Amino acid sequence: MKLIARISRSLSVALFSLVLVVASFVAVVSPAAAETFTVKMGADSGMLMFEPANITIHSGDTVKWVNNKLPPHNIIFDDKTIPAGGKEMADKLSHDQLMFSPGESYEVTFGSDMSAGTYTYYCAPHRGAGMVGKITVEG
Ligand SMILES: [Cu+2]
Repeated sequence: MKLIARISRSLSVALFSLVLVVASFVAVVSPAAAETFTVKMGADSGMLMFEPANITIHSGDTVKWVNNKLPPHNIIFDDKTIPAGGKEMADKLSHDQLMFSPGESYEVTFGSDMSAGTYTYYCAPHRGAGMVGKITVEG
């Protein structure tokens, strides 16, 4: 009986340890829920800017640009201001067609195929006025 008790105790300790190991693994591996970040094109105040101009997101999150004030606007990434992928990736991220209608939107998901780092973009008609934005993607 003693032997059985000892075996069952060590078995339950082993089982408990296993559960702990598996649980911590799941906690580390499972990614946080993906989020969508909205960036207004043209601030509520009427300034020619992206609002917010700087955001920090995680891999898997989506950025949604919404036409707000003083259109037309567009979204241009260029190969020198993204961490990787060159012109092909810059073109994939950009929305070079001008958006005229209020509420018109465009979204991009920064998937696992895209490098962490800083992505800078601008609105072509209003770049000179300072309509530039920055997305920092954390891995
Ligand atoms: Cu603009």
